[in-house]
Amino acid sequence: MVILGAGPAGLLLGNLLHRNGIDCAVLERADRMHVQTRARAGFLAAETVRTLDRHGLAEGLHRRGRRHGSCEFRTDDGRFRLDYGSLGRGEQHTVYPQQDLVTDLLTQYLDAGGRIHFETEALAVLDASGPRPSVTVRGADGRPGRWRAGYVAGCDGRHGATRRSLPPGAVRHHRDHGVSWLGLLVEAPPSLDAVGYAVHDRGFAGHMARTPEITRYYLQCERGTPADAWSEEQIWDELDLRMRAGDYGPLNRGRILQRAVVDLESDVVEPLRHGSLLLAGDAAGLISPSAAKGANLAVLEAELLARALIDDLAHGDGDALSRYSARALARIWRAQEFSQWMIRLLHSSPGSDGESLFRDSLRRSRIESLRTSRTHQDWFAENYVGL
Ligand code: RFL
Repeated sequence: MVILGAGPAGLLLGNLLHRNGIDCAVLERADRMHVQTRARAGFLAAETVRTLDRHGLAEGLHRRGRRHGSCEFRTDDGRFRLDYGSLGRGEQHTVYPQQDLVTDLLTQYLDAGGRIHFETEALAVLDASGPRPSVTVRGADGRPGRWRAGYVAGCDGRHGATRRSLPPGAVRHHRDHGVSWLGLLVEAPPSLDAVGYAVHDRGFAGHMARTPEITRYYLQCERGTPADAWSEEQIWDELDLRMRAGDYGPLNRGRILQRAVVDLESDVVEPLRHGSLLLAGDAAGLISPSAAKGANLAVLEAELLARALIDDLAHGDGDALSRYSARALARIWRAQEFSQWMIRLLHSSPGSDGESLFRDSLRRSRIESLRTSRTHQDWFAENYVGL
């Protein structure tokens, strides 16, 4: 078994297969330091924590992660809080930086004797429709190589070799939401004890805690804006304005450690099984960061895939892998639907034409319903923390 990619999906899959006696090797393009320090997600759903708990892989996040169950919406009409941790199913997030989760999974995998090859880039998956697929690679020494296996798990994200090697029968459903965010990682304590969602005529602004010292902010920007278009001063002024710091208190300013522009897009590959090639994580489907679902889906799919592979390889259940595809896709589409709903909730329509005004009125009505309807709040909480 060859696993492409050492993100949350590939590393959880590697851990689960290895401890069930299934011979596997992880091939990872980047070096170990890069993998362990890549800051991305931070909000882990209750189901994600339960999954990691089931396999004894949650010790780090219980020790260093922090429970979180509140978000605050700020609009022209005022602000309100939703304590989603006591709504819906009463579930909370655990805030734990993705790079720490990846480090935990990697350490446990290596300590248990798992095999991983860093700086080994998969170039293509060949003969995926047959029983003996192979992966062509460029190794750490720059030399070409080839890995053969019974199955290949494509966990190498959106730009990996898996996506390039899909057979013609694969369908990729794609949606460009037409919105871009400047994502910022800031060396400053969180400015409020809640996730902050600010809807403003100038665009969306978001606030999410990562650690007591590090905070993530998002600023909606024009499509095509270079990440370095704004000075730090301009960024803070814009965040102050959209988060309405004048009314609700100042933001804790600090050094901007990282900035990147993200175009909000979604896609889903169907099915997730193509003969001996199996997809999980971002390789299976990309989800916009609007509802913080990507890393959670990666963990969920990796566990489903591990179970299916164990049923297939250890128990001879020939249908298990096809069932994996159907089960994982049902969860993926649920998350996509909620993520799309969040996008519509958070972004005002820029134009003054009839269509924009209509959409903006719908958005205001949706926020008002969220502010006042307990039923709507329960639905939100269930989908926001759940998978
Ligand atoms: P990853 O984590 O991208 O890992 C894929 C790995 O594959 C390697 N790779 C290759 N290896 C070998 N050969 C090749 N040809 C290869 N090509 C790539 C890469 O080096 C990498 O190590 O995918 P995985 O495991 O599917 O996990 C997905 C998550 O990382 C992703 O969905 C989340 O980070 C998305 N996301 C968020 N998700 C959440 O659940 N909550 C959040 O708050 C959240 N915030 C975010 C995010 C993503 C962001 N980015 C990437 C735009 C915030 C940001 C800024």
